[in-house]
Amino acid sequence: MPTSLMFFTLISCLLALGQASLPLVINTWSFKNATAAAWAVLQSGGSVLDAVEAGCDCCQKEQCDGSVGYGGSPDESGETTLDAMIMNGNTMEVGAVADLRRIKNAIGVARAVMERTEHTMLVAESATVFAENMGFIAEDLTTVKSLNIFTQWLKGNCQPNYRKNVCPNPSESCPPYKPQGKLGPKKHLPTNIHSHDTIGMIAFDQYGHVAAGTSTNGRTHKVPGRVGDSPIVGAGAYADSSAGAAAATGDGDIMMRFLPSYLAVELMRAGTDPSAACKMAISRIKRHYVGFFGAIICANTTGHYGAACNKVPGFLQFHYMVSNGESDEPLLKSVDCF
Ligand code: SD4
Repeated sequence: MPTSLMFFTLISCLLALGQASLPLVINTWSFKNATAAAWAVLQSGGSVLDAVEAGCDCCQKEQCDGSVGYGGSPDESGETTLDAMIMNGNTMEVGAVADLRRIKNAIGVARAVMERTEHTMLVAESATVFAENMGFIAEDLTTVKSLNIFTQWLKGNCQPNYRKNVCPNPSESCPPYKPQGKLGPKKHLPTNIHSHDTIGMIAFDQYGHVAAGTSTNGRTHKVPGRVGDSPIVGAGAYADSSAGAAAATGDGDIMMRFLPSYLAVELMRAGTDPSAACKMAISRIKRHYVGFFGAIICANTTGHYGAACNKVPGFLQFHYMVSNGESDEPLLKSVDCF
């Protein structure tokens, strides 16, 4: 084969595989500014941890889709609480915060947990005290918008809510509730797919070092104290520089039962390509919860990436963002749910 033809064939193969190259930033949903923020950090010589922190913080500040940062997803008492985590795929160190109150920069506090304690996760009021000691400012996370969501919910007899097997009947009345004698059939509140867009981010540098992180305000009208999948290692995200990384989004109450990010990374370690690994992680959940709302992004150490999502009414395609130098701007990618 002439050299020019061989070259052409090689380029065509690379294109067919979807332009794998490092460095790489990939994140859930169409949060373009977050991708750009993380990419800019990598381009200016920052670490993958710096990139993930900057990307997630960008969303926290922009209140991406109302699902990240302050002023979103008020719980049953009207308060916004935050979950976040960050993982270093070189050292397998993790920092996480859950049910964090009155501090805007949840991913920053998660990183402080990782770097300034020997622990992995801090929660609730004690996490707030830790954050204040580390120099983060405590402030009310309520906004006009979150107050309005809460007020409307109260006016509508606290519907929907996440309670079951309690009295008074939670599908008609507001808290407080008491346990009801008998347990009823399994129910699961359908997720509002329009107010449910956690940021999950993966960043690789040119050497294949990877970090992953998440930040969210969880689910609207959640029971106070509820923690989702996002700050849980292996559920919301997972990173291992010897295999790859993954990050999930969607109905965390269900997804965290299956550690989808861990599963996807282990599949990639065994040689499964990222798209197939993502699909298998979603399939595992689907076996038990056909109608769950969720998606996952996956990337391996060679810079190949993919995503998968569970097809439910109103959620047929999942969008995610990629920067890997292929273009000046972050690229919007999509995958058909199955
Ligand atoms: C949670 N998984 O707290 C988060 C929410 C989310 O897309 O991902 N929304 O359940």
